[in-house]
Amino acid sequence: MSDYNHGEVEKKWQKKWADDNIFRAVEREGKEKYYCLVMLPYPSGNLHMGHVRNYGIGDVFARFHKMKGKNVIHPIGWDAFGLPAENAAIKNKIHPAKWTKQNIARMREQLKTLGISYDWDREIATCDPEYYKWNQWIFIKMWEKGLVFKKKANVNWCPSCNTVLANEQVSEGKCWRCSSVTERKDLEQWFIKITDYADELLEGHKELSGWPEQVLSMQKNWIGKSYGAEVDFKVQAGSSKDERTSKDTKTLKIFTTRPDTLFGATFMVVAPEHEIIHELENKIKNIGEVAKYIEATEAKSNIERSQSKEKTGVKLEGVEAVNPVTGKLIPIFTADYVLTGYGTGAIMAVPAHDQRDHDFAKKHNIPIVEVIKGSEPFDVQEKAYEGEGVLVNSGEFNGVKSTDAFKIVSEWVQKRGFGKKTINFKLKDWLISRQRYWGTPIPFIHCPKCATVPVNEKDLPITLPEDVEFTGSGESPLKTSKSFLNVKCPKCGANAQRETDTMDTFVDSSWYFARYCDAHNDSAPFDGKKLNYWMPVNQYIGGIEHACMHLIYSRFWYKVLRDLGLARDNEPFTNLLTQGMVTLGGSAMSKSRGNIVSPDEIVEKYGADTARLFILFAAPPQKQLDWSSDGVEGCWRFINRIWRLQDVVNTKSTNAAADKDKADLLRIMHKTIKKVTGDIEKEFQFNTAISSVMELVNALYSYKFHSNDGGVSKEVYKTIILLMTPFTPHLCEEIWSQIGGKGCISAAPWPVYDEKMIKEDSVELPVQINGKIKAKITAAADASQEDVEKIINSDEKILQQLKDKQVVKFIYVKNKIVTIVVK
Ligand code: ANZ
Ligand code: ZN
Repeated sequence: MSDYNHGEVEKKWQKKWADDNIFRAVEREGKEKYYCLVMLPYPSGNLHMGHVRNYGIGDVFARFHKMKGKNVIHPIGWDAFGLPAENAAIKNKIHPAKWTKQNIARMREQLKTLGISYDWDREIATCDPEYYKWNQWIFIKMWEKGLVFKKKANVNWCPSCNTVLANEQVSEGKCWRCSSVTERKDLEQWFIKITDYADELLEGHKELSGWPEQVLSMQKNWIGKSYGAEVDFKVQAGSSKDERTSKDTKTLKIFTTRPDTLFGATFMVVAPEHEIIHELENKIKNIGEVAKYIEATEAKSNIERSQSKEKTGVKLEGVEAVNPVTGKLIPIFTADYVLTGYGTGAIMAVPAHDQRDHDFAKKHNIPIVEVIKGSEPFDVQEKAYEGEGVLVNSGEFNGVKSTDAFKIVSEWVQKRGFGKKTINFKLKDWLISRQRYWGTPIPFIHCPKCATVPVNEKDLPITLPEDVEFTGSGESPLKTSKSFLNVKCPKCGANAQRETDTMDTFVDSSWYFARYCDAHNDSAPFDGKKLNYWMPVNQYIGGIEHACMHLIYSRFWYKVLRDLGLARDNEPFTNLLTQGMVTLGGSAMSKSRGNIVSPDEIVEKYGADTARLFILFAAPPQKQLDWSSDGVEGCWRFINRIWRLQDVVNTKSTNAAADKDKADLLRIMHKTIKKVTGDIEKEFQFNTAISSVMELVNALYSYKFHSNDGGVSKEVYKTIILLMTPFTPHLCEEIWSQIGGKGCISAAPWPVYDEKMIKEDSVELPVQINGKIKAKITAAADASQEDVEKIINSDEKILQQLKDKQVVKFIYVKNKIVTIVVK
C-alpha cells in the first residue's frame, strides 16, 4: 500500500467536514447537549503552541462527546479589541481594524489546518459592531439597574500603554501587559459594581465542584472576605485641654479583624491618602514633612507598600486619638503600609499582636502592650504574638478566650455606639473605562443640562469613527474625532458631547460564550431559549492565568444577565480544565527567548494529526508540556504504524486463528475501550488513553492470523480507528473510508465495551489459612465454590497444611480470595 500522505489526506477531510457541515450545531429539544468552550484567542497574528494545546484538548472533548451521541456545540471567535492593534496603528500607520482583520484571516487559516471540529458558522469577532453593540446595550441595562457609576478615582496608570489599568491588571507594581512600572492618577472613571456580587461569587463556588481547587482558592483570595469590626476613635487637636475644644473633635473610623485586641491599640495609622490629613491640615504642626511623605508615597505601588520590610511613616504632630476602651491618648501616624481603598484606610495599631505594627512601634518607640496571652511563654516586646489565647490587660474582659472575645467585644462596642461588626472584601469595583480607541465606545452622552445620559437603544451601536488621530498622547483618540464627539442630548436636544472612553476588553470576553449560542442575532444579544438550551458550558478549557480576572468577570456578568431576566443559570461554566504551559527545554516558549516552535512548520512537515497527538500524548493536559522533536518523530511513526496495519489486517494467512488467541485479542480490545473512555471522560488523562491504544496496536501486530479469523482482526482495527478519532481525526477518516466505514468517522458512534469480555479466563486466588496467605491456586474466572473446593482438595501443598485439623470456616470471595479457618 502507499505511504501515508498527511498533506493530501488532511486537506481532503477538512474540506469534506466543511462541505458536509459535520460540526454545525443545531438546537434539538430532548437531545442531550454538550457545550465545549475554549478561551477565545487574541488575534496577535500568529498561532502559537499554547493555542494548539488549548484547542487540541478542546477538540478531544468535543469529538468524543459527539461520538457518544451528544448534541455538541464547539464554537470559536476572536478577542479582537485591545492595545496591540492600537500600538501597531501608532507605529505602522495602519488602522487597528485593518491590522486586526488581517491577523484574524491569517490565524483562521492556521486554525483550519489543525482540523479542529469548530462550528465556523458561529464565529464572532468582538471588534465587530454586531457584537459590541450588545456590550453597549447590556452596559446601559446595568446602568439602569444601578450597577454602573462614575467617580473620581485614584487609579493605576501605565505610562507606556497610556491608559488606566484595573487593580487586577497591575501585578507587583507593573503593567500586566507591558511590565512598565505603573503610576497613580486622579481621574474621573467608569465603574461596574461587581462588589454587589462579592458574596455570591464566593457562595457560587459550591456549584463549581468541576473546577480545579487551585482556581477556586485563587478566586477566594482575590475576593478576600474578612470578618471584623469598625470602631470609631475620637481625634483631638492640640495637646493642652484648652486647645482641645469639642468643635475640633473628629472621628476616625478603623477596620479591624481583631476587635479582641482593642485594649492593646497604642497608636493609629492612616493611609497617606486619608482625608483626615486634609481636614486637620491647620492643626498638624509638621504638615510640611507630612506632605513630603505623601508625595513620596504616590510613586509606590500597593504591593511595594504592603510588602516592604522597612515600615516608613510620619507622626501627625499636634493631634491625638483616644482609645475608646482605655481612654488613653495615643499618637496618630501616616504610613504607607496602610492602604487606601481597603477597609476605611485607617487602622488601630496593636504592636503586641501584629508584626507590621510591631516593626513600626519599634522604629518609633511606641509602647507595646500585651493583651492576648498564649499557653506558651512569649515576649511580645521581642516579636508580635499573632496566635490565640486569653485576654489580659483588657479590663472587664480579662480571662476571656480571644476567639470568643471577637464577638463579645464587637457587640459591646456596638452597644455603646462607637462601632459595629462588619465584613470587608478585597474585591474592588471593576474600573472599566480606558482612554483608548480600539475598544467598545461607552454609550453615554454628557449634556450641560441633563448631565450623563445613556444613548437611545435605537441609536446603538455607537460605532468607532474613522477620522481619528493616533497620537499616543494619553488622551482618548476619540477626542480627536469631530464626527464622533459632537451630538445632541438624547433627552433635551441641547448640544452635548459623547463620552470618549472605551470599555476594558475584559468586558468583551465576559459574555462571548453566551453570544455563541445565537451568534448572529441582530435584535437581541441572544435568544433566551437558545441560550438556555446550550448553557451552561459543560467543559471550559484555558490557561490558569485567567483564574481571577476573566473567570471572575464572566461569572459576575452571567449573574447580572440572570438578574436582568436574560439567563437562567447561576454559573456559566460547569467544568474547568486549566491546561499547562508548553515549554522548550523547560522554559516557556516566547518571542523574547527566541525558543518558539512554529505550529505551521510542524503541521507542514508531519501533519496536524502528529502535532495534536504529540501535544496530547507527551503530558496530561493540566501539566507542563516540554516540546521534544524526538517525541514528535515518535508520534509520526505511530501514525504510520496505524496506517500500515491495514496491510497486516488484509494479509491472507493459511493458518486458522487459534480460539485462545482470538479471545485474548478481543479481551485487550474491550479493556482498551474501557480505559480510553474512562480516561477521556472522567480523568482527562489523554496521554494514558493514547498509550493504551498503542498497546492494542502492538497486540494486533503480534496477533498471527488475520483474514480467516471470522473478522476479529478487522473488528479490532476498526476499534483502534474509532478510539483514535478524537486525537488524530484526519488519519482515522481516511482509514475508515478505505475499510468501508459508513459516512464520516467523526459522526460515527463511540465503541462500547462488554464487561463480560474483559474478564480474564482464569484468575489466581490467594488462599489464606488462619489469617496468613499460605498458597495460591488458579481457578476459572467466576468459578463456583464447589469448583474451588475441588481444586483445593487436590492441591498437595494445601492438603499438607490442613492435615489433622478441622476446618471451621471456608469463605470464597469470587475472583478474589479463599479464606480457611482451622482448629
Ligand atoms: C488591629 C489588629 C490587631 C489587626 C492584630 C490585625 C492583627 P485582612 O485580613 O486583610 O482583612 N488593616 C485594616 N485596614 C487596612 C488597610 N487599609 N491597610 C493595611 N492594613 C489594614 O486584614 C485586616 C487587618 O489589617 C486589620 O486588623 C488591620 O489590622 C489591618 F493583632 O486591626 B488589624
Ligand atoms: Zn440634555
